Amino acid sequence: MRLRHSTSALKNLAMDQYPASSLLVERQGAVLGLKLNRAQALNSLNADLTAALVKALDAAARDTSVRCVVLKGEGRAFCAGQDLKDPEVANEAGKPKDLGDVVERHYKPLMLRLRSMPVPTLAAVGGVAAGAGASLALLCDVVVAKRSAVFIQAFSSIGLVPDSGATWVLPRLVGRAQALGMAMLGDKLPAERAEQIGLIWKCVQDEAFEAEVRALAERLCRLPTQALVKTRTLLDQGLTCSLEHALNAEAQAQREFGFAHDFAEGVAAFGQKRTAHFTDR
Ligand code: T3D
Repeated sequence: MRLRHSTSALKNLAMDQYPASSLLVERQGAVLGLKLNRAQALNSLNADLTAALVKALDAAARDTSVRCVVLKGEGRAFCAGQDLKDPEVANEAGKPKDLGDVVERHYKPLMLRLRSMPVPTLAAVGGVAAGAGASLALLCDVVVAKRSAVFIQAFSSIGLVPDSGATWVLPRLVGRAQALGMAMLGDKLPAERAEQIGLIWKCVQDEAFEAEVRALAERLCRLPTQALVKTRTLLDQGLTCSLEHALNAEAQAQREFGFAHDFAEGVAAFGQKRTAHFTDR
C-alpha cells in the first residue's frame, strides 16, 4: 500500500502499517480514498490486497478525522474479483485448493470490516466490478458507477456460488428474481440497468464521474456520521426483525442521538437558517 497526498491528518496512517503497493491511500480533507492498484490484472484481489484493505479500513475506523471512505480502482476496472491466477487458488497440476479457507481467511474479515465501518462508505465503480469485486462495491453504503461500468456475478461461469457476501446483499438490494437471474446467468449488467433495478444508488456519465464521486464524498462528510452509520445498522436489521423490534430500536437510537451534539447543532442550525456543522464521530 502506498500513501498519496499525505497530510498532517494522516499521522495515524503511518507508512510502515502498509506493506504492499497494491493499495493506494489518498487523503482529501475528511475523505479517505482507497484505490485498488493492480490495474494489469483488473484490480483482482489477492491475499496482499485483501489484507491491505482490512488494515487500511481498521486505521480509518480508528482515525476520528476520517468521515467517509471511498473505494475505487486504478485503470479501467473497479475490481475483477479473486485473482484467478494467484497460486493460493489456482488449480495447479490437478491439485485443487481449499477455496472455503480462502473465503474465510480473506473475504469474510474484509466484508465484515467494510460493513461495520463507523463512517459512511462510498464505492466509486469506474469500470467492471466482477465476483468478489462486485460484492466489495455492493457492501458499501452508497454505490456510484460510470455509465460504461458493468457488474458481473462472475461465479457461475467458473463453477462457484456467489460469495463475499453476495448471497446476503443481492436479494436485499434487488429481490430474489433479479438476484437469481444475475447469479445464475452471470451476464454483464450495465450500470444504467443496475441503477434502474436498485442495485446501486446512481449511474453517471463517464465525464461527470470524478466530480460526482468527489461531491458525494464531501457531502457524506458534512452529514452526521454517527446517525448515518446507525441508519445503516437499523435498515439492515429492519429487513429481518419485527415492526415492534424496529420501533424499539429506533426509539433507543433517538434516545441516544437526542442527547448528542449533532442533534443540538442540527436544530440550532435550522432555527438560525444556516448550514449545520456536524462533528460527532
Ligand atoms: O477463493 C476463491 O477463489 C473463491 C472466491 C471467489 C471470489 C471471486 O471473485 S470468483 C470470480 C473471479 N472473477 C472472475 O471470474 C472474473 C474474471 N475476469 C473476467 O471475466 C474478465 O476479465 C472481465 C469480464 C472482468 C473483463 O474482461 P475484459 O475482456 O475487459 O478483460 P480481460 O482481457 O479478460 O482481462 C484483462 C487482463 O486482466 C487479462 O490479463 P492479460 O491476459 O492481459 O495478462 C486477464 O487475465 C486479467 N484478469 C481479469 N480478471 C482477472 C484477471 N487476472 C486474474 N484474476 C482475475 N479475476
